Amino acid sequence: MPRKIAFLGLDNAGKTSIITAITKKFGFEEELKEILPTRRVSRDTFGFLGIKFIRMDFGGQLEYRREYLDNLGKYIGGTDLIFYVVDIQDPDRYLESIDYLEEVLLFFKEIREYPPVAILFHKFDPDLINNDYLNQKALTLRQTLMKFSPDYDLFFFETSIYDLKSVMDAFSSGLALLFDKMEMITQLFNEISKKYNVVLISLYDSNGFTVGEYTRPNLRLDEKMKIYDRYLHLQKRILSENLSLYEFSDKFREGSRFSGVIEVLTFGMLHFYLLFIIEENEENLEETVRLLDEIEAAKPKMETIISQIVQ
Ligand SMILES: Nc1nc2c(ncn2[C@@H]2O[C@H](COP(=O)(O)OP(=O)(O)O)[C@@H](O)[C@H]2O)c(=O)[nH]1
Ligand SMILES: [Mg+2]
Repeated sequence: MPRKIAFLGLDNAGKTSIITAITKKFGFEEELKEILPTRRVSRDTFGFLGIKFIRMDFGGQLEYRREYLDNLGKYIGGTDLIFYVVDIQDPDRYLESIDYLEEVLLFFKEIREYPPVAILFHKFDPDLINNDYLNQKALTLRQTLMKFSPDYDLFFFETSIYDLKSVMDAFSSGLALLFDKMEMITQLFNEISKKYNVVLISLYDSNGFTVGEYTRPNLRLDEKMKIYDRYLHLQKRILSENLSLYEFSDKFREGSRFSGVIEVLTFGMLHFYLLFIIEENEENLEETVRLLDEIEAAKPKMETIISQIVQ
């Protein structure tokens, strides 16, 4: 049975853009300019950890809403996960958005369904992350939305299509809610990170969705974006050249260098990509070699965990 994911929110919140960014990952900026308001619902499918997912994008125009929900009940019933998208840059419509979410959840309550709700504070663009006004607005909005928490599990994210990683992380975290044991991977990464000067350890599936991740606590947004961008391009290359291991070296904006390794893990038809990023230490290259050995040593454990998660 495929799982169902619904993207809901007011018109212009950015739902279709998010789905396009997640799906395309490269060169989607041009396409985004051509996105038309979604009429009713559009659907597509993808696979994650061996499970088939149906992703539904519900147009948010006012003329539908309640009646629309009733009519679309046949689509929306049995939804396993809701992504509710709010345009954080449009405080004038927060109330309208809260009301719509209320209607949505009322609808689900009537059909006695309680899927987890991932709320995306979207259009939180990189240049707005430290904007006091917007952060204050977001905090208040979050407090207001907590009124739905007695009935529904709510998860909050800040996303922007100008930070693809933020969108992918939010989407992956949502998916992770539907799988037991997935946090075991992150736990394993946390353990490994304690011993070394690790910048980032991630396991991605072939869509670039995160299966597990450790990031150094003080990792800056631009560093994170840089790593992820580099990774996506390399993943593409690994695929086209059919490689199983790739080592690289690069530097952050302010000049410090990092080394990276991508290793491909295969489970039947599924491919996973293990990414390690460490600070480059020219005085102590031994340390780098030791870390790479450790990664190799941790592989069997990782493979055991993955094989338990994959269906
Ligand atoms: N600044 C900014 N604009 C965005 C972002 N995501 C989408 N948009 C813009 O918001 C508008 C509405 O997007 P669309 O995906 O059609 O919204 P939908 O009605 O919810 O499907 C478009 O002009 C997008 O380019 C974002 O993260 N930041
Ligand atoms: Mg749309």
